[in-house]
Amino acid sequence: MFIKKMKNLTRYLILIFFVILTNNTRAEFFEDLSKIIENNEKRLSYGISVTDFNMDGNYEFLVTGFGYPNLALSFQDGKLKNLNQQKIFSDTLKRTIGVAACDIDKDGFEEIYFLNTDTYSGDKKYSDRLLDIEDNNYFDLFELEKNKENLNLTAGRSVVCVDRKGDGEYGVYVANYGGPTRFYEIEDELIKDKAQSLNLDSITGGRAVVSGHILSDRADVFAANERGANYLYKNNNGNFEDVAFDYRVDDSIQNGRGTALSDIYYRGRLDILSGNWLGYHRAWVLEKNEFKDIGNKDFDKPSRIRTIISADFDNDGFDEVFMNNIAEPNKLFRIKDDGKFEQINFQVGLEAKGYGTGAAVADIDNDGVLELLVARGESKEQPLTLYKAKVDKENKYLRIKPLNKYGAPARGATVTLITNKRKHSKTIDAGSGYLCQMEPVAHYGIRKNEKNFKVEVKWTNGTKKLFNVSELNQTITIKQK
Ligand SMILES: [Ca+2]
Ligand SMILES: [Ca+2]
Ligand SMILES: [Ca+2]
Ligand SMILES: [Ca+2]
Repeated sequence: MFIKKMKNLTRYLILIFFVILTNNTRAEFFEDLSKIIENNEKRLSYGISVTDFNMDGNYEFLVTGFGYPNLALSFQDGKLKNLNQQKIFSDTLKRTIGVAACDIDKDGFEEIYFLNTDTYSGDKKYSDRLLDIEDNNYFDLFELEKNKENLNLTAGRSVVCVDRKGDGEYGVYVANYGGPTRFYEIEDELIKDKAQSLNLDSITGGRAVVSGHILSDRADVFAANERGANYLYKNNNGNFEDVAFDYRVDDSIQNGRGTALSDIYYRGRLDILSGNWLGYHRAWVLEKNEFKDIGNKDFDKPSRIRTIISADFDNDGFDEVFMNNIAEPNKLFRIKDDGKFEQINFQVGLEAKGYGTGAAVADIDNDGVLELLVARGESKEQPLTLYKAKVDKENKYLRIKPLNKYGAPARGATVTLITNKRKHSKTIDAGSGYLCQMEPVAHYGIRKNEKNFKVEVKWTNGTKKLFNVSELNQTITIKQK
């Protein structure tokens, strides 16, 4: 009797042991790296962009501050350090929320557009900044006397870069709130608002915006709006036509907040993710001539969403979707084949009490795994957070970095990885999420038993370049001829 009891007890203990073991080995998806951010004080942060702030060939995270300094965070000596020492960039008194960088004057260097907003809607006091550099000093193109008549004095949210002519001369689409959308380009050395002549000057509650190859062979624009229909601007020879209603992405009764381009079916085309504020999120894939929401009920479930990101965090060859919710737990899904969304349970990065606003990805430490920087703020001062997925050491990656003929990141170009397992398109991010812009690199994890690697780059003018890849675990820079 005693022996039998002991046997049962032993069995019981072994069982408990295995339960504890499996719980512990069911590893967290992310690792929290926030401690490497230097001077990470509580603040109100919004949009984040990734660009080369100091022209050294490495990217930095540019983080906006709302009544707090804008930051340029660089990875150095194992830390994320703020490189900026220039007042015009930090601009502490302004309230910056949106940011995007692109080369507007064809010199290979990306100018930085900071959207400032001191009111929620309509007229505002302080205009935006469009920063260029000369002898390592930043200056504001909008402060030049000749550009003063074209200032943006309307409240706004996101900005996106658009190479509408496909010639490497980027314009900036400014999603305003309660006043006309603006579209800035350089012409005769002046900053001009071309929104009206391009059919883009509608008035709405502009929130989130992306640009890339959505419908045409040029840069199209999708804008997710609040209290009004979304816009889907099809690029027709450098002019725009709103086809949101025809393609069923107008979503008129929803309030758009975050958006990203994603090849949801791994079929070699960019479809649209759109997160709605306390409304149904959308995973829109083009079928015939309409976009259909193929998100399951967990994915579509309403939340207090801000930035939405599609990226392969854990290098398994399947993209994840990160939903940055404000004052509500974040969410993470893996997009499996055939458009199946698999929800990932996680604690690290959940931020149940985090006031998430913007977020961006970049391989900031150059180890072949993406880092995720999350901005928090809006109604509560909070520090930044930084995460990296815990990656299986066997997993390989491939990173493709297309530069246009001026040597600038080819934002809005599309990279497609073609293998025996998938045809997977990614956009070179021109602006996405909400208020944000990701690194201008197509980052791919590699699947199990995947082979025959080819990459196609579709440039912003629609021409394509196809090449074979024989070696993985590298970043390939490809230049437009
Ligand atoms: Ca740099
Ligand atoms: Ca430039
Ligand atoms: Ca993945
Ligand atoms: Ca990394």
